[in-house]
Amino acid sequence: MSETIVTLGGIAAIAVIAWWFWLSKSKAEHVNAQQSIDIQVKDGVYQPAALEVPAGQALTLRFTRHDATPCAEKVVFGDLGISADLPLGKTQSVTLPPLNPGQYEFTCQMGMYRGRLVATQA
Ligand SMILES: [Cu+2]
Repeated sequence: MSETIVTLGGIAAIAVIAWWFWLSKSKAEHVNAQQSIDIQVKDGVYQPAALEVPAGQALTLRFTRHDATPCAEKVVFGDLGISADLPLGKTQSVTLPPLNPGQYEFTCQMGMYRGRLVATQA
């Protein structure tokens, strides 16, 4: 009995991971940033998940969390040492300092939600 549960759990985990990779690729969009960008936190992905932003300019990201799972409750910019709590159903602004050109990942604390900022010199 317990073996069955473990096996089913394993299959479920694989299904979730496969689904997440598929979904995160299909929904990735490049957005040319203004000063403030809205990001939806929903169904295991940030939307949009790939942002092109100008380097050297402070930037505000406005996260709106629709996902009630604890997985989504924090957003972490590991490269920048910035994190923020995302209250459910509310919009939380995260202000980033001017960035050097390069790539910056942002994730939930478990790395399931994944997004990427690409800062380019204007
Ligand atoms: Cu997570």
